[in-house]
Amino acid sequence: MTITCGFDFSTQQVKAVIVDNATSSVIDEATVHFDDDLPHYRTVGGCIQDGLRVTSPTLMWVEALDLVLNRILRNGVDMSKIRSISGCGQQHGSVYWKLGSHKLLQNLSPHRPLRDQLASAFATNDSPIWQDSSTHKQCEEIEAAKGGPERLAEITGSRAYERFTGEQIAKIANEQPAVYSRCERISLVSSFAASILIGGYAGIDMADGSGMNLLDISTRTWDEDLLEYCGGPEGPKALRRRLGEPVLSQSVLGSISRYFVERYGFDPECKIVAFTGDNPSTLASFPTQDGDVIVSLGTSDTVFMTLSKPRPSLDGHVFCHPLYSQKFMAMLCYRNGSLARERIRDKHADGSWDRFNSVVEQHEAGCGGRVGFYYFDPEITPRAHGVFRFEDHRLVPEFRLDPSESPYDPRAILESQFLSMRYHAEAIGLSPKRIVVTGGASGNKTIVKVLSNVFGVPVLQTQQVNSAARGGALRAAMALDSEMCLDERSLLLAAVPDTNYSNLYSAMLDEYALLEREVCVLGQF
Ligand code: ADP
Ligand code: XUL
Repeated sequence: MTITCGFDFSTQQVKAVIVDNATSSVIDEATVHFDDDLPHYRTVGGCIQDGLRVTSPTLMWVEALDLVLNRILRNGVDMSKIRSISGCGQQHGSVYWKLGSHKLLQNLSPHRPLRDQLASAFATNDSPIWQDSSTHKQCEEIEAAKGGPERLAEITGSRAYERFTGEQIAKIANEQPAVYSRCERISLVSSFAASILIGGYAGIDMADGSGMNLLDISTRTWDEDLLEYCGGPEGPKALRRRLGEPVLSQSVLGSISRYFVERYGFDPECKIVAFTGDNPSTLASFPTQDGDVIVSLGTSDTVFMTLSKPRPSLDGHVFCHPLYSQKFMAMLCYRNGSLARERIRDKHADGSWDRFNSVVEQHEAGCGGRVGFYYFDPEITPRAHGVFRFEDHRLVPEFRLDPSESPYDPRAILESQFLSMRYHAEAIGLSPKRIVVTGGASGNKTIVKVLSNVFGVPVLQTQQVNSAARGGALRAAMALDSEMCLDERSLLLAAVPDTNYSNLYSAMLDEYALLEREVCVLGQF
């Protein structure tokens, strides 16, 4: 039996899965939840928020890697049987390695934990992550530097977004020149994790590299004008050196570092395959067909599918594909995903998903003309901040309720989240024939039913959880064995649409779009 290992360095946790290559199924797994397992970093939801600035302690991710491996070992996994490893990270987050850290990585002692040895390896201890929206100024400047938002989208697959790594680097290069000048190398969360495993700097893979506003997605090289803008006073050459050259997502980077061989019993021949972003990795975990759209309901909600030709627009993103060097993936991203649903659950259902579901089920589809927008944090799609409720097109502070009625917010948040996905997906040319749903909220039958009705298509699911980490393990296997492919039978029907409800949601789309435009004005930030 050959096995591979996949990691997911996500927003709230690090997950590791062990996959049996013959069946592509997960045979062991472990998780380290940042807030609960590593409370000394004082994160909430895996990060630290200070106004629009959102970061995670880089060292927390380092410590989590040792801890998750210890848990896998304790489960009795024979690490020497693992042939290859890959994985993914939350997209856009960046790590700033300090001068001299390459040497540190090459000489890690197996006798001391990573946390102790890498404590002084970073030029800044705080990694900006995808929830950051503090770089509006840089967004305006970078679009101007590349000849406007359309041109930037044509080249890099996306117009400027606050969370994209180029904007984050530009901010540090200009506003914290001391941090930037003592930085030897910049990694994404994905390539940072791979760097520790190989004991040296790992290249940024092209799929995750597409989330930086720096990569030309057609030539798959860094764009010189964008390096010039993002590199600040030190210029483009210095930034190119810090980024290294981008690598194909399916590249074998090398063998695992001695640290892991001696501390955990890995085979010294175990190969490390380039890590990628969590969304590309999820895409790689499913045997999708033409017309399949994946909806991931995790900390963020995302919607994506494979494309043969890039069609960049001002809405959404186009990334290089994580498996096929000639293909692309299109994606939408929502910041107010699970955490916003949790807030509504806590307010109206005492923190219970069962109670939340029964409140949702008590109302008819469409909430009788009520539409709510719940952007507790500054939203990405669309760019707006605040909570806005409309009754028969009129803005109201709260939905009016008869004394016998249960609250509308639980159903209203699901409907507006999914109407937004449908509306923006259509705007970038994604019209699904089927949806494959994944992520923490995908086990919730009520949520999945509303999703199916809003899109008017069947929703499929796999029994395998942790699809981003599993995608890492599968990519690790496929990089060594190009014959390996995914089995369509692993997808099971989870919901079919009710035509009456789907027709009603189709009829609501225009109205939804009008209200969303109004909310973008009301909720400017
Ligand atoms: P990550 O983005 O960190 O990988 P996950 O995909 O594991 O996160 O999703 C975590 C989220 O899943 C939690 O924030 C939680 O709100 C949500 N979740 C878990 N179980 C349910 C459920 N039964 N119904 C709705 N949401 C759920
Ligand atoms: C994608 C995005 C998020 C993160 C965290 O563009 O910002 O989905 O990858 O999951």
